[in-house]
Amino acid sequence: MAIGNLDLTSLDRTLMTNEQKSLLNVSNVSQKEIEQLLIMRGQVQEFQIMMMKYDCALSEVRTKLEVLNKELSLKNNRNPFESIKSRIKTPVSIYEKLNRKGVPFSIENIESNISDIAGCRAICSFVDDIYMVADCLKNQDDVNVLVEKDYIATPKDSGYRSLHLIIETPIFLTDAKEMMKVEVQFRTIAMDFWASLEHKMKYKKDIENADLISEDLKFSADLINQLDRRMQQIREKIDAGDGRTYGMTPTEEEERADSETMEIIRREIQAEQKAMAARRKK
Ligand code: 0O2
Repeated sequence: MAIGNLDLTSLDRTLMTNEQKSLLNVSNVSQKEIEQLLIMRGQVQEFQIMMMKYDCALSEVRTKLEVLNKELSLKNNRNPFESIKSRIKTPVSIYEKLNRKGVPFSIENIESNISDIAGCRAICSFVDDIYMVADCLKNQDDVNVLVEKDYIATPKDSGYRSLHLIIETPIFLTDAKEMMKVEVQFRTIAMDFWASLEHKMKYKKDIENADLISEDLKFSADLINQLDRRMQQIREKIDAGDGRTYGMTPTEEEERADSETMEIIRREIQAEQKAMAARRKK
């Protein structure tokens, strides 16, 4: 039997009551201890069903993003997403998050206090793609936006930037429809690079010069922001220039050449239409 990625077959079911007590105070709890806690409470199946539902909701949202990516890449000739990642929060991570919030570990508390058990991360090349794709998702009939946190417009003190949506979307079970919460994070490649490094630092204990590194990270976050804006401006210029000398209005000579080309194409179309009409008469 498995809980998330836990293997219950390997479980030592002889449990100490003291251990159960200490679980509520220990922050670096092991997966095995969480399994034991659920077994003691007779909530293994309930927990598995909850995780299965979040997993299904995650698949639904991932598919939504993949559909948007496919359609927009055909329309705009470039993929809005560089990559889409998804993950289900591990039981240990769920436990630790509840612990940070000062809430005891229970299925009810998980459902009411944690919104990112199912998490999807869409990595975009450009900041404007983030807002465009997020709007597409928000406008879908079966998506309710519960919370929107724009850490791009208002970065966290650490320098963290991303757009977070907590959405609710239905999953259809054999005999019921259930609305499930999924957190969708939208970031640029550069923001993601920054967040991965900062995340490592956050969870690493006993780092020397942690304050200096935090300052450095904050400075780097500002540089990344400038770089993102600049890359977007360059792309806008390339798009506007249609691949020619970008950002410049065409010279008279270029305009004349364009209209001559158009005239040649128009004449060729007319000639082809006449030839088709003649073939049909025969
Ligand atoms: P993990 O390990 O990545 O899953 P709230 O309940 O709304 O008060 P919550 O859920 O922490 O608080 O909301 P928030 O601030 O929107 O953060 C949600 C997730 O965003 C975090 O999940 C991180 O993944 C990411 N995140 C938020 N702030 C930072 C930051 O300063 N640096 C980095 N690297 N990531 C951040 P978890 O569960 O905290 O962590």
